[in-house]
Amino acid sequence: MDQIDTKISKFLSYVLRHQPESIGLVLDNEGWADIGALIKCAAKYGKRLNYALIEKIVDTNDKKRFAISADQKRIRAVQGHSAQQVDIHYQEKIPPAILYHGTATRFLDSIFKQGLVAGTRHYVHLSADESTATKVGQRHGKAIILKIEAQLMYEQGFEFHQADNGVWLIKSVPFEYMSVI
Ligand code: HQG
Repeated sequence: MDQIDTKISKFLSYVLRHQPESIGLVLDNEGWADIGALIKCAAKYGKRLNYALIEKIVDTNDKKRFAISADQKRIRAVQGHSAQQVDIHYQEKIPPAILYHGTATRFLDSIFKQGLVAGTRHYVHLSADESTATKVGQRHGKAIILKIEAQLMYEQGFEFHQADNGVWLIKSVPFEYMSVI
């Protein structure tokens, strides 16, 4: 992705995950926005989009953050939402034995007191591999990786989901299921 595509991707993340109302856009409860409406709303705020550009961003996005509906008319972010009107119905999925969460060292005290909590987003995000978790953690400061006993949690009744881009989602992780790597 070039710099302009990255800017547009960030704009799409912002309006499709967090603040659709900032441009007068409406998302349904599965997170979908009409692409025509998105183009019109963005134009009012000085962002020039068109269908081909949006399609290119969706196809080339490094983390496959967005999806276009089968009828090609709608777009959504596949995970990472904080917008209250969105409540995507993710299928429950059996997790691998171990999953990872990348965070920053400065959050550790609080995490070991409260467990992992979703904060402003709807879910805690977990990764299938340590290198992805490291990148996620580095966004917040000095990265540290937590190993999550996913299979044990699943066996004890916790629900896991996986977004279309592979990110694992769970509502919370109590501290007894995690250890620092
Ligand atoms: C931390 C990016 C204190 C948590 C990434 C994290 C990901 C606590 C931060 C996706 C805590 C929330 C999500 C507690 C959790 N006390 N801190 N009890 N529980 N935290 O950005 O997981 O590029 O909302 O460890 O790649 O960092 O945007 O979540 O550090 O997939 O597509 O609170 O965002 O993807 O931060 O990242 P975030 P995240 P995109």
